[in-house]
Amino acid sequence: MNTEKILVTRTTMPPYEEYIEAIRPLWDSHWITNMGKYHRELEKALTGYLDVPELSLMVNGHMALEMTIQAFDFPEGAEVITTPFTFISTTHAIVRNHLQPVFCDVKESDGTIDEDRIEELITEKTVAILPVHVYGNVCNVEAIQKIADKYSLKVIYDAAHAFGVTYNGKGIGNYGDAAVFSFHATKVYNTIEGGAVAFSDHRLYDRLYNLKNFGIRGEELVVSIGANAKMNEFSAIMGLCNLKHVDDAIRGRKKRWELYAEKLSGTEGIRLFERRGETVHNYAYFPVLVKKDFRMTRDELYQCLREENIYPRKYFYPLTSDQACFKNKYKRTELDAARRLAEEILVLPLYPELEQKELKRIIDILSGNR
Ligand code: T4K
Repeated sequence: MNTEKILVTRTTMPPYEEYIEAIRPLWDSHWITNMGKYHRELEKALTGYLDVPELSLMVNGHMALEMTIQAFDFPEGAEVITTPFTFISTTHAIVRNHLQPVFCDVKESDGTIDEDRIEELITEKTVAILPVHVYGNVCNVEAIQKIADKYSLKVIYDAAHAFGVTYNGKGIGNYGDAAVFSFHATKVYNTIEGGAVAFSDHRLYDRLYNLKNFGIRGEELVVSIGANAKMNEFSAIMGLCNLKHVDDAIRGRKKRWELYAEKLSGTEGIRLFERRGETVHNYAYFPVLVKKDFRMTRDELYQCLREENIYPRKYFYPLTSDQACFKNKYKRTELDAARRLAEEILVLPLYPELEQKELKRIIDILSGNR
C-alpha cells in the first residue's frame, strides 16, 4: 500500500524564497499589523482580481461573515433564511449575531439553496437571505434577488468556496448586498487564515472597518463598538504572493477535476453536481454523490478509501441544523433534499499537485477497476 496519505486538499504555497524575500521589509519597518502597507496593497489587488466594487479584508472567513451580518444591524431575534448544507461557520455566524436561522431546503442538482422554497419561509420577522455558493456552485442569484427585492430583504452570500468564480461575466462578489470569501489554508486561494467581504455600498466599508478595528478612528476617538478582526501583514504578504500563482493553481485543479469528471461520469451509482451555464468555475472541490445503485454505501466507500490511505471528507454531513448545538432549536422546516445530499456526499481529494497516478488510483477504486 502507498504509505503517503492523500488528504482531501493540500495548502497551495508560493515558492519558499519568494515569501521569505517578500516578508523581509517587515524587519525594517517593524509594522506587522493594523492595516499596514501590505493590507492596503492586498485589498486593492483583490478588488481587481475578484472584479468587485469594494472589498474589506478580514482575519478569516468566519469573522468576515459575522462582521458582515453585524454591519446590517438587524434587530435581535430576526430571522435569516439560510441553507443547512454548509460548513458550520455559516450557521454559527447567524446565531452568534442573536438572529434565528430558518433552514431552507437545497436543490439536489447543485446543492445550493432551493430558490423555489424561500418564499414560503418568509415571515414578518425575516430580514435577510444567506445562501452559500457551495463548492463554488453558483446559486440562482437572479431569483434570489427578485425575492429579496419583493420583500425588502438583504442578501448576504457565503462565497467562502467561490474565490475567482465569475457568473455572467461578473465576479461572483457582485451579487447580493455583500459576499464573503474565505482565504483559509484549505481554499483555492489562501492568506494562511483570512477572508474578505465584497460589496458595492461604500457605507459598508466604514462599518466593517469599525467592526474589525474596535471602532477606533483616532488616537483618542472610538466611534462605535467593534471587535478585532484585522488581517496581519504576514498574511497579507502571503496573499500577495499566492495571487501571482492562483491562476496556475486553478488551471492545475481544472485539469484534475476534468479527469475525474470524464472517468467518473459514467460510473454506475456515482452522480456529479450540475453547474450553471455562464459560469467560470474555480474547481475548488470534487464532490460526488454516492447513490443507492453504487456497489457500496457512501460510508463503506469512505472507509474503503481510508484503508488505501486516501482521505476524502463528508463535506457537509451532518447538516448544520442537525448538529448537537442546533438540533431542535429552530423552526422545523422540510429539508428532504438536503438530508439526502448529506447522506450521499463525498468530497474527493483535489489540489493542484495531486499526482496523476494517485488520481488514477482513486478513480480506479471508484470505478471498481481494483
Ligand atoms: N463558510 C463556508 C461555506 C466554509 O466552508 C468555511 C470554511 C467558512 C464559511 C469559514 O471560513 P474560515 O473562517 O475557515 O476562513 C476546513 C477549513 O478549516 C474551513 O476553512 C473550511 N470552510 C471547511 C470546509 O474545511 P476542516 O475541519 O475540514 O479542516 P481540516 O483541518 O480537517 O483540514 C482539511 C484538510 O486540509 C486536511 O486534511 C489537509 C488540508 N490542510 C489543512 C490545514 C489546516 C492543509 O493542507 N493545510 C493546513 O494547514 O475545515
